Amino acid sequence: MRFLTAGESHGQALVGILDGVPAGLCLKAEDIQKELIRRKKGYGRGDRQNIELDAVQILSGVRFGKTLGSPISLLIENKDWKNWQKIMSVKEEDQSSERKVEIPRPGHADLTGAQKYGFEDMRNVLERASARETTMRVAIGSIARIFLKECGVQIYSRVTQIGSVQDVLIEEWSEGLLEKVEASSVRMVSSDAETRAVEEIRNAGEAGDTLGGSFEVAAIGVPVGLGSYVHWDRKLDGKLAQCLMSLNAIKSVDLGIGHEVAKLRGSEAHDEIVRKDRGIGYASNRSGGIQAGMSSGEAILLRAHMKPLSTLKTPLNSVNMTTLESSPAHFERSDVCAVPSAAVIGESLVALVLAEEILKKFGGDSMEELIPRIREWKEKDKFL
Ligand code: EPS
Repeated sequence: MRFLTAGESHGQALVGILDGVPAGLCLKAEDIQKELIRRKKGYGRGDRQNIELDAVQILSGVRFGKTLGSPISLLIENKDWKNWQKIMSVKEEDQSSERKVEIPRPGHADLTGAQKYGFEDMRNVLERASARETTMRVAIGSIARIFLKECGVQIYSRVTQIGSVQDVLIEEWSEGLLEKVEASSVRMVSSDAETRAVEEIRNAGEAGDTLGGSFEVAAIGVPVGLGSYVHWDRKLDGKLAQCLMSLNAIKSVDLGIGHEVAKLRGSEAHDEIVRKDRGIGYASNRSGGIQAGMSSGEAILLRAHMKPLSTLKTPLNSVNMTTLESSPAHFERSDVCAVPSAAVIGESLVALVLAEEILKKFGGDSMEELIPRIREWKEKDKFL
C-alpha cells in the first residue's frame, strides 16, 4: 500500500491517491467523512475549521460500494480557496505580492524552506508545510482503518497531555473509555483534566500564545509477527515512529513505556512470558506490543509529543528577509492548540503502516483471499 497527497492549504483542493488496497473492501465516502469530522474537532482550533467542510469525493478505485484493487483517488475542495484565488493562482499573469510573507516564524518551515528552494515569498513554503495537508492523510488513512477493521484490528487515540495538564493513566482501552474520549472537547478521559486543559488553552490564546501536548495511539488485535528483526528498514517500531514523526509539529515518539525505560533495571523493564489460555503470552505490556521490530500480539501503544504551534499572535523575534532588519515574526490566522486533531491524525498514520504490513505478511489481491489467511494465522497453536 502506498499513497501520495498534493495540495496547498489555500489552493483549490487537496488530492490523494492510495494504491494497493485489495479488491472487495466495502468503502463508502460517508465512512471516510466520519473520520474527517473527528479530525476537525477539538478546543483550541481556529476559524478555518468553521469555513472548511472537508467533504470528500471518491473519484476512482471503487465501484458499487466496493474497491476494485485499482488506485483509489480522493478529492477534498478547500472552501477558503474562493478568498485566495488570485493569491494562489497557478497562472503567471496573476503574480502579485499580495499576502507575501517576508518575516519567518521561529519554529516553522518558513526560513529553512525558503533557503532550500530559493523563494523570496515564504508563502510558497507555508502553503504546503501547513497541517491542512493532514486532511487528505486522514482521508487516505481512514481507508486503511476500514481495511484493518475487516482484519480484526481496531485503532484508538486519546490526548494524554496539553501544556501542563496531564490526563489520568489508564490500564487498558475499552469501549467505555472511548466514549468518554470522543465526548471530550480535548480527547481526554478525565473531565477534570479536560476542564483544566480548556482553561490553559484559553489563557494561552488570550496571551497570543500557543500550546502543545502529547497523545497516545493504540492498535488492538494486531496479529503476531508484523515487521521483522532481519533488516533495519523492516522493523515495525521504526516504521511507526517515522510515520508519527512525519506529522507536523511532532518532536518525539514513545513506544510502550518509552523513554522511561532508560531509568529502569532489566528486571523492571521487560514483559515476563507466561502461559495463557491456549498458548504463550506476556504478563505485562511495557514494550508497547512490539518486540525486536515485530508485533507481539499485545496492544501496540504509541505516544507522540507535539510542540506548541509556531504561529504566535504575540510573535517571537525574527528578521525580515528582504530588508534584513529585526522584526516580530509574521502572523496569520491559526490555531492555539491542535493536539486533539493530531491524535485523530495519528490514528490514520498508524493505520496506514499496519495495513501495509498486514498486506506484506498475508498478501492477496482480494479481501476474500486475505481474510481467511489472517484468521488461520491468528488461530495458530501457541498464539494468544
Ligand atoms: C495551519 C493554519 C491554520 C489551520 C490549518 C493549519 O490554517 P489557516 O491559516 O487557513 O487558518 O487551520 O489547519 C487546517 C486548515 C486544517 O484543516 O487542519 C498551519 O499553519 O499549519
